[in-house]
Amino acid sequence: MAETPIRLLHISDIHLGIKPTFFDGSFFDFQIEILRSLLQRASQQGLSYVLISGDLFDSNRESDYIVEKTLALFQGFSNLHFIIIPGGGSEYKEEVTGHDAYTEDSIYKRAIFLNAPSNIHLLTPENPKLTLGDITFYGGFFSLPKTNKSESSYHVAVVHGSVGKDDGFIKLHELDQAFYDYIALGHFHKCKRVSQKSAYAGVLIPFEFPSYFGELKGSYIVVELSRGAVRINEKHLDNSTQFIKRRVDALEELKTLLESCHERTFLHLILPKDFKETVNELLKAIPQARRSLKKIDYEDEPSVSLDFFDTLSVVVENFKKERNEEIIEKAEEFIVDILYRRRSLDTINDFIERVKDEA
Ligand SMILES: [Mn+2]
Repeated sequence: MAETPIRLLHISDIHLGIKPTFFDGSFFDFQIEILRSLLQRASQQGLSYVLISGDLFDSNRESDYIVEKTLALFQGFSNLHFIIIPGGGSEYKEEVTGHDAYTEDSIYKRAIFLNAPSNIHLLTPENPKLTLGDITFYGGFFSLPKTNKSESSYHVAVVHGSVGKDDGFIKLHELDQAFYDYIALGHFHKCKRVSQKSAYAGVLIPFEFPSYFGELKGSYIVVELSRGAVRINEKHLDNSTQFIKRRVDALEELKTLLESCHERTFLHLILPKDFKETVNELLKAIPQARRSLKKIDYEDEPSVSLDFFDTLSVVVENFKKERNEEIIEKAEEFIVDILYRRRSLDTINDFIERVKDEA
């Protein structure tokens, strides 16, 4: 008989307590509602574990009210175990001061956390390991966990930090070689599978525009563990915030985009200068888009004066050497943006063929 896989919910970088200036009303109340609806679904679907890989709170200065409401929410889901790590630790000194790091004045050292409900489990540099049923959980703080392997059936690491080639970064080969069945990563604000058995959950409730051109949607991961196999299912939330940063130079496209906005959509647009008048007209016709449109940059006609392929080759060469996931991601977005400016499908196809040949 086939065994039923163990399913875990992996969420990260929720930044409870952050106050984005553009949001009308309490962003914290909104965060709690999004969390509640996701946990309700997880609970109904029979999941038992929720992994939170750092930056649960935006800072160590969040009020007791915020901590109490969060813990009460978690406590209400008594059939779920919450495995939480701070967004930092004692391994990588330069980064331990960020957000809800495990510092002297850490939010996780408050009395309320020391007496937390029994379904809430905190992994810290002092207590980095915990076994629940068949699974041992290991906390990693800007590095892979340092503890020994336990005698469990399953091993799950929960880690906050960047994957890259430089000192202080988690190396890709370390992820591949580690004994864990799954490595739940946090810190990078985009849902991304890093290896066969490790992934960033991204940000559950986006609160800022991405640095690249594209769309940032709320994301999470459902992990399925069975003997000798792990399945990573990347998911997006429909009721969460959505941040879109896009260059638009066709009016029809702009109209469609504005019409598709809902109250949780936020737009940063880069438009041709001569769109100014039209944008005002469009906003009169589509008033609901007014709330979404947070920023417009007007620019002159894009020009590509350097030899296109020479420029692109340099970018590709540099980015092939790069092993920092975050930089690779940005380089990819950059290349897509250049290609988009050229707007020729043949150019894009030629480029893809060239990269394939060289790989
Ligand atoms: Mn974060």
